[in-house]
Amino acid sequence: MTNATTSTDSGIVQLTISPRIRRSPFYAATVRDGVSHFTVYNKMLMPLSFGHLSAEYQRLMHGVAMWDVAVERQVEVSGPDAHALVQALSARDLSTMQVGQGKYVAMCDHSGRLLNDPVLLKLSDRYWFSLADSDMLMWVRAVAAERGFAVDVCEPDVSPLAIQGPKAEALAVKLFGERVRAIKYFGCIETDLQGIPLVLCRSGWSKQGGFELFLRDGSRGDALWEMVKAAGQEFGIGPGAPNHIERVESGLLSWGGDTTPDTNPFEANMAKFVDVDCAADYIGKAALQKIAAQGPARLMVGLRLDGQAPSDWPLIERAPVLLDGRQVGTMSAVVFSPALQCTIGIAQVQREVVQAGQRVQVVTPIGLQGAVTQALPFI
Ligand code: THG
Repeated sequence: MTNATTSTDSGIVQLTISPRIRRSPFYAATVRDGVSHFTVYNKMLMPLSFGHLSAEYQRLMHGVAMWDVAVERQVEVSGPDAHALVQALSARDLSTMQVGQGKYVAMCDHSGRLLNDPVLLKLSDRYWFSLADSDMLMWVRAVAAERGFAVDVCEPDVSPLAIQGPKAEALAVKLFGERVRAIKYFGCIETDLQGIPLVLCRSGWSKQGGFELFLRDGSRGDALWEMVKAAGQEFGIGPGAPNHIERVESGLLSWGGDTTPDTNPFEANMAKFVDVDCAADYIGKAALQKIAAQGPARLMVGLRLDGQAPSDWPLIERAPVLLDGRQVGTMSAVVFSPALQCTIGIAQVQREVVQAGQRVQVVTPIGLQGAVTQALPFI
């Protein structure tokens, strides 16, 4: 870790907790295990690091890490019109979605702007939008009421704990038995661990494989954390957090990090998750059809920088991307990649600049740097 000071220049400040900023059911456990940095996500404290960024990355790439991702809040939809509401809110054909399946969906407004990019889970009697960092409870309730749907919409007491990395499956087998091997990507089952009610899903915000244990009783957070930690000892488990380096290498979208309030899913490289020709008339469909026909104004690309990463921590502000001295985009994330042994970033650039191999310049906090565009993901 560099620059672990209280200077605002490094993006590290002290934060005062109050009832507006919610704590996770795993909060006490993460404090015991030495959490060093939090961010705020869905108005809740989210661990970012336990003080050893490099070790946390290595554990994710080669072992197994456990992450408090309770901030991935659920909006739950149940009742007779649950499917109709969930489909109206999702820019993806859900007509064949089965109980026990999950799907990555774009939730858009009427102009096709990306409001959130959740994982949608279909349980036996309800749906969960497992959310990124925006206030979707208000949107879902508003649409339900405006359309007169017979549904219940709430934020349930559900808090995901992720296990991620190549040894996560062995740990899941130890905890839940051989049946977990049959769970497909984004597949989920309703189960329990010694009486602690859970949904187990093959998911997580990394490309290293793993599961998320959706805790359905916040009073059992400490017990679940300790149980997973104890079972994981033989695999070298340790605490971590959604990893900034790995997510850039893997090109995973950070809503609000890589997007602005005006970004549409095509600009966020979500085209393959958007069904513009499906029968369902979801919110934003007409606008998305138009954008699909014209092509989006911007695209998200990778950058390979000539120089160093400005810091190990997320950028405080997006960095301007220049072509011939003219701004053609912004860079929203930059890291030194241990896997590629160079500095890489994620940028949103005007479509005409997107050809792979285009040389640009980036105004980084440590000076102007040359960079080359390439398609995402890097790895
Ligand atoms: N798990 C759960 N909830 C979440 C996240 C999660 N909510 C917030 C955030 N993450 C939602 N955003 C994403 C972004 C990317 C992916 C998942 C959630 C993801 N994408 C892969 C990709 O783009 O390559 C795979 C998508 C696919 O093939 O369908 O995994 O992580 N519970």
